[in-house]
Amino acid sequence: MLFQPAMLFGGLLLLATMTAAQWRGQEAGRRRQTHRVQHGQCSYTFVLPEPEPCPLEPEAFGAPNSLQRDLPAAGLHLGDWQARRVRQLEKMLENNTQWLQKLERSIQTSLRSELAQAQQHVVQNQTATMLELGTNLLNQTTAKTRKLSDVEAQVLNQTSRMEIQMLETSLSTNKLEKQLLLQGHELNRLQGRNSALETRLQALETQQRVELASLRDQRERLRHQLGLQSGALAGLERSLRALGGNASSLQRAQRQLVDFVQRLVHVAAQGQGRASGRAPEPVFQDCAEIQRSGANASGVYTIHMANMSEPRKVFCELEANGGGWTLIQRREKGSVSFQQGWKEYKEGFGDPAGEHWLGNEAVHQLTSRAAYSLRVELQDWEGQETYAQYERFQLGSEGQMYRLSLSGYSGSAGDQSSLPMKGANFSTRDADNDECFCKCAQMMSGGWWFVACGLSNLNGIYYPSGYHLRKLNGIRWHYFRGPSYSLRATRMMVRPVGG
Ligand SMILES: *[C@@H]1O[C@H](CO)[C@@H](O)[C@H](O)[C@H]1NC(C)=O
Ligand SMILES: *[C@@H]1O[C@H](CO)[C@@H](O)[C@H](O)[C@H]1NC(C)=O
Ligand SMILES: *[C@@H]1O[C@H](CO)[C@@H](O)[C@H](O)[C@H]1NC(C)=O
Ligand SMILES: *[C@@H]1O[C@H](CO)[C@@H](O)[C@H](O)[C@H]1NC(C)=O
Ligand SMILES: *[C@@H]1O[C@H](CO)[C@@H](O)[C@H](O)[C@H]1NC(C)=O
Ligand SMILES: *[C@@H]1O[C@H](CO)[C@@H](O)[C@H](O)[C@H]1NC(C)=O
Ligand SMILES: *[C@@H]1O[C@H](CO)[C@@H](O)[C@H](O)[C@H]1NC(C)=O
Ligand SMILES: *[C@@H]1O[C@H](CO)[C@@H](O)[C@H](O)[C@H]1NC(C)=O
Ligand SMILES: [Ca+2]
Repeated sequence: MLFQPAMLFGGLLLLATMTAAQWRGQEAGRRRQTHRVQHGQCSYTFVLPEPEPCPLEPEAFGAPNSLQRDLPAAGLHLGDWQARRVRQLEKMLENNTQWLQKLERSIQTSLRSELAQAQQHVVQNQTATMLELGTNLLNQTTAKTRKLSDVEAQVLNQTSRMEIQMLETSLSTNKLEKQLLLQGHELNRLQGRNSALETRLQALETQQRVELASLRDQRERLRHQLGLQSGALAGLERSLRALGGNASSLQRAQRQLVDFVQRLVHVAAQGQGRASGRAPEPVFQDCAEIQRSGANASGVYTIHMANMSEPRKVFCELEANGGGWTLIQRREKGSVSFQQGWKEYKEGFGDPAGEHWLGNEAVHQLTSRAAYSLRVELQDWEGQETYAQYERFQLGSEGQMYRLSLSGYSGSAGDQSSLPMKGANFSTRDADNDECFCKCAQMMSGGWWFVACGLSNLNGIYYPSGYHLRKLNGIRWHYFRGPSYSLRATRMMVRPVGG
């Protein structure tokens, strides 16, 4: 941009010099046809055509050539005119060159000032930016140096601290070394004492060993004596047991004697009764016989069952449902545990006046003597009472696992029987006679005629009110209150058929 005017100026200068050179060349063209122009370092060679001689009117230079050609010219004046014209042209050229030079000068001066101004501007701008950069750099360097000095100070601080610590640690290590030395001395002393103690210990050990050996001897002697004494004790025990057996057999004999005496008394009384007219006191086989004898109040009576050596106390229901019922089971408040074994269920347990199980053996004897029917009475926690009755009921012997035999179901405790009509063997926790791979008596508790495991168990665990729901091992009668309802009260009773 800045150099455009300079180029323009250069171009103008070249044009001017060229025109000037052309003219000069034309003038000299008469002698030679090429012309050379020097401009700066460059030189230009122009080849010009030979100018045609044309006659010109000497007065009118500006007149057209046609006119000049048409006019007759005087050959004598032609060379002078040409010379004049050349001079004129040269003057014009000079004027032009002068003017151009003037122009060049003025342009050069103006350009120079502008350039100087621009350069100054640029320089100023650059210096300013440089200054700015420099200050920035200075600022940065000062900041960095400040930071560096800070870091240095910190490092120095830390190193000094570390030196202090080192000093301290060296001091403490010195102290520790001293202590270690002291301890080493003490250890040495202790070791000396230890060795003395060890020798003493060894002496003691040998003494103890000797004593132990003597003690062992004594112990063995004692053991021998003990063996002898235990043998004597066993002999004593055996003789004691024999004595006990003798005592029980004696008791039995005594009871038999008492029975015999009673019967004798009875017979004597009968004899006396016959003599005096009083009624004889009968021996009853069951509650039906007691009822037939005239008793009409329910309660505990004594019966003499066939094939049973001892009399049994039983509860007789003599009022409800025709009376004559001998109770074989009662639950009413959970005071007696029914979680018993085979032997207990065989012989019976509990109190006939309250909760009890009469005993499988007694029921077997009773129901084998004659045809019996069974009545089951049930009560739930809502006060509902119901019953199940079986026309025929019989219990097998112990060898038959007290097998249940039933027929002729009727009653209000469901349309179907909850006891197995096809029969079942009796199971307790220690006698698994059910039809299950499991042990029903252990799962359901008590002793019962479990099948697998069946729809009832009146000998289950007694659950009080509020705990009686969702109990599989409670007192169950499926067709009355479902499979997991534990009942409040039950009674099982037997009576001879037809009587
Ligand atoms: C040179 O040119 C100036 C103006 O351009 C003019 O006044 C002057 O007469 C001219 N001189 C000659 C000798 O032509
Ligand atoms: C200096 O130059 C910068 C660019 O390099 C330009 O932006 C700025 O305007 C200039 N300052 C002056 C005062 O000329
Ligand atoms: C140099 O830094 C200081 C603060 O650190 C600031 O106030 C000042 O303007 C800075 N100067 C320049 C030229 O950046
Ligand atoms: C080391 O720096 C802490 C703060 O960081 C200062 O309290 C302490 O006096 C300094 N110590 C020395 C020796 O400069
Ligand atoms: C009972 O005692 C007599 C001696 O009084 C004895 O001979 C007999 O062996 C005893 N009986 C039993 C079963 O031990
Ligand atoms: C029970 O028998 C007694 C006599 O032993 C009699 O007085 C009473 O009325 C009888 N009661 C009933 C309910 O039959
Ligand atoms: C009772 O004993 C008699 C003989 O003493 C016997 O024939 C009978 O089978 C026994 N009855 C029962 C039920 O055991
Ligand atoms: C019941 O017991 C009898 C006699 O031991 C036996 O023959 C029978 O197979 C038993 N029944 C079941 C179902 O276990
Ligand atoms: Ca089983």
